[in-house]
Amino acid sequence: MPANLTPEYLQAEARFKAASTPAEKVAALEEMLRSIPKHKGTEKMQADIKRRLSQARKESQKKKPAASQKSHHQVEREGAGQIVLGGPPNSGKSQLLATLTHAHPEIAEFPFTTRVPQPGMMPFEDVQIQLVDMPPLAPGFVEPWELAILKNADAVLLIFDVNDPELLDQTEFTLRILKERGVEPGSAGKPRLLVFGNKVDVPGGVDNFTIWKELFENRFSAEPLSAKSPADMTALKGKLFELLEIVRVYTKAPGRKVEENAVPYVLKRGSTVTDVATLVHKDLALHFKFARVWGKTRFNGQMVERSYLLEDGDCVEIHV
Ligand SMILES: Nc1nc2c(ncn2[C@@H]2O[C@H](COP(=O)(O)OP(=O)(O)OP(=O)(O)O)[C@@H](O)[C@H]2O)c(=O)[nH]1
Ligand SMILES: [Mg+2]
Repeated sequence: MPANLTPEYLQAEARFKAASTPAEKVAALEEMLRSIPKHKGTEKMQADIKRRLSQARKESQKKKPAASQKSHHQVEREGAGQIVLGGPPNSGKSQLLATLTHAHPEIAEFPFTTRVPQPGMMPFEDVQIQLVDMPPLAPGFVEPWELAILKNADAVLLIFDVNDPELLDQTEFTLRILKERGVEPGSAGKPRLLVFGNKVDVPGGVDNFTIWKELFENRFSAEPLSAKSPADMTALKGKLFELLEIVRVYTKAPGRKVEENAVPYVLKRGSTVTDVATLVHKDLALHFKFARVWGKTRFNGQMVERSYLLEDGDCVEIHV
């Protein structure tokens, strides 16, 4: 941060951070823009303030949504699971969505690019996982609907830019607002949370990641990432599948083979043969006598009980 910021500027910035309405944000940002010293060293900050100001002005002109419009930003679940991308501005969330799915979000060098949630489908082997890109989490800019989307997800991927000078504040802020909604790293239940330090390909990035990881190691376990590394992207897909804690199960008719390109049933880890029978048909679940299972690692057509716990890749033949 430049050393010559005036007390007027710092006061205005404090007012901005404390602002709770768009009108208060506009007033504080206008004051920040007026009082920031105008020279080369603050050009980026000035551009950032202008961008925030234009967004805050738009927000202050918007009418409050009627109750019936409140769900406007909900994202309908599709595929084997929904993973929402969260994190501070400019950390690479949209880049990840673009790399892992066929979606075309806007990606830019400056912060506050993404304004609305954007879903995309990530193919992983024979299932599709839904990823949802989100507007950034930043003080003064977090809308209740954003937190609702994060809270409802099956899993949340937190993406930080390890080279951002604000990284420590960003990390504290993100953890705090998520915790207020009961979303915490390491806590049981949904949504599960995974934390990545992105842009480790930038010179100095690996060192920055290591320091950050150590600083927060008592609170979460972060992993390094580069959205520009194809190897990291391949590994990430597998981690995202694991994060969902699901199993893929194939069914087949007695005496037949599994159809080629069969679409698996997707169930929560811990589901039983009875659960997959229910998905095929609820009457089948009530009346089937036994099942045979062919597994990836064990079982080769053995009879199993109704309470048999399914494993990823199991092929099940249900006998009535
Ligand atoms: N070097 C490098 N640049 C990256 C990486 N990931 C993203 N970027 C760049 O970082 C900038 C910001 O990326 P975005 O994906 O737009 O960031 P975002 O998190 O969606 O930003 P907001 O929408 O403002 O929240 C872009 O210029 C990207 O090309 C990475 O792993 N390495
Ligand atoms: Mg974005």
